[in-house]
Amino acid sequence: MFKKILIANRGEIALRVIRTCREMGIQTVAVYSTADRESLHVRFADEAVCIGPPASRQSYLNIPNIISAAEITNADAIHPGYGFLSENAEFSRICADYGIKFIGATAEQINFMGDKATAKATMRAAGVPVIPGSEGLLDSVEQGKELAKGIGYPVIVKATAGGGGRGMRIIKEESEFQKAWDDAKMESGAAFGNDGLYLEKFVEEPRHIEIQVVGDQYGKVCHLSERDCSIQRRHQKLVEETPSPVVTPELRERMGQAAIKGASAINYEGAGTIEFLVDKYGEFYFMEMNTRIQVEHPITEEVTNFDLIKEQIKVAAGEPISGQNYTPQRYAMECRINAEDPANGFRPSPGKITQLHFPGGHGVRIDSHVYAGYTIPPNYDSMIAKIIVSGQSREEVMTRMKRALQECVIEGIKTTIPFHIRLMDDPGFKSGIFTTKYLESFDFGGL
Ligand code: MV4
Repeated sequence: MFKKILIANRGEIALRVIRTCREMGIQTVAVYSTADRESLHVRFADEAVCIGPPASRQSYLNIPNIISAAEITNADAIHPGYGFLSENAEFSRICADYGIKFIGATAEQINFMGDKATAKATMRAAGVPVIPGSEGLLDSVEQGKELAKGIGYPVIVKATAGGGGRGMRIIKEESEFQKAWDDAKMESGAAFGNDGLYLEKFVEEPRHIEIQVVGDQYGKVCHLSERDCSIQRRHQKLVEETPSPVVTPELRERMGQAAIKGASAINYEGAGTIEFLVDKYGEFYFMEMNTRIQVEHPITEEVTNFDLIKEQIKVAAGEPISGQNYTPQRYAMECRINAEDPANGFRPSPGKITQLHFPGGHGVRIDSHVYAGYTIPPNYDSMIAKIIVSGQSREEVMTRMKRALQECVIEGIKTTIPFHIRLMDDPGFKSGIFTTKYLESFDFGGL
């Protein structure tokens, strides 16, 4: 087992990793920017190293500084959390070159899954259902139009280097094809330095449902059931829940086996997520694979009793997994509390938290790095806490979540709490029948 792990991240996920390390008897090293001197991850870790100024590029994305911090503290592994360097192939490769275990995917796997057209082809070859479309990249507008004729409009062109909704355009009829092509090419070339595009049938009003998998170094992969992440706004998830209201035991089995096939095809080791779109007929299609721990991992922990960070560390250290798949017996839901004003287009609201009281009680878990008197810097993402609630039924979980949200006091800044309270009373949300478009017609007025 590792003796010392450096956590190349900040905020709640850095704390989350430190907590598990402490329980496992592993020493921890925090790294921090000058904007994060007063952060809890710095205080909770055994050692802390300043890695640069506030801008992420110069600190949390600064590979030489992070490797130097690992070298001088003699860390034998690095946990990257999510975001920042967690899916950076070069960083994974450099860690390997320095003999530091990267607790995440290999450079090869990151590159493979980062190229969406390649990932899709690999999944299709492995027998995972994929959305009908081009085989690989499109060569020309003419080829795209020809394919779209066969598939039927609407179609979507996507940047192979994209993800998270960037570099894609929906095309409703052939006359729009050229402009959509030009726009997507321009946008992806500028954003990713790669303007390769592929084409798919556009799935209207889907649900976003992902399967958690864990693989070990001996070729075994298990799944820990699904998370429904359909409540999103501009590709930012706001609420996640498990089990999904629309996933039957039969569908879970099929999606779980598909996820295992996909992860096995790339010899996946560690914790990963296979994202699927589920259409209104209950058909599911591979969308993307995330080779990292995700923000919403705690809801899976609450229903499975697995510590996913512990599993990541164990498989990275070469321990085998039991290989059992999971059938949900409980419900869990997560609300992301962001320092944003939901009444004003979710405008960021950094600043000082003057008063703070987090909820508690049966079935309530808070993952957060903030405290009364803490100043949220404007340099990083705006998530300040996750309220994670578990219970015996979806109804109980929603009732408990509303109670927890009402108990929560965060003063000095605006937060997404008023939005979440309204959502817990919303008939459409309560019905469990909603799609990724649900928040497009949600009334944010007067929050
Ligand atoms: C799609 C789609 C419909 N049809 N692909 C959005 C993020 C990126 N990972 C892929 N995305 C989508 N791909 C086809 N063929 C709809 C989306 C999509 C979406 C997916 C999941 C969650 C929220 C979404 C919001 C808008 C669009």
